[in-house]
Amino acid sequence: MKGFNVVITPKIAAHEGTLSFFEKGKEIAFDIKRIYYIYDLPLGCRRGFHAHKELQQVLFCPWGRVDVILKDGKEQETIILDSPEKILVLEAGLWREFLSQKEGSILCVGASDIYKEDDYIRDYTQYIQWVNHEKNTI
Ligand code: T46
Repeated sequence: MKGFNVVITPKIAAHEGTLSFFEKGKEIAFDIKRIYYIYDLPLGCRRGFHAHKELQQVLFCPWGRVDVILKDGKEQETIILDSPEKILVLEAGLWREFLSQKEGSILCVGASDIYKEDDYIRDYTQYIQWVNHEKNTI
């Protein structure tokens, strides 16, 4: 399935802790205009259930484990975010669902734009229509 990339970041490990990073032009291709994070995620909770028409994102889980289920209307893939050094770079256009697999998990997101509700498709039937008829006209 196209539209996403899992990257292991560079990291600098020391006795005092480990530092990971990613940069525009290397691991990601877009400017980050917004950062948000979801924390205190209960075990087994599900969020997401939407697609973005234009927003690009980079997601990572600095603590815990979050499974990201991606759908493009034909195929499905599950990405396991269970390590601070693993980032998921998401292009626009994929349906996504998030499942917390550890109590207290944290999900961090760097996004290419500010919050715009009209960029969301929150109904799966509408998503399938959009994928099949409108996606490539944007
Ligand atoms: C995504 C996943 C990982 C805002 O007012 N500003 C914001 O920047 C965001 C992200 C959300 N909100 C409001 C909109 C809703 O009333 O916060 C509420 C919860 O948002 P939502 O239901 O979209 O939460 P998730 O966890 O389903 O999705 C969020 C992001 O919206 C989405 O872009 O990829 O986190």
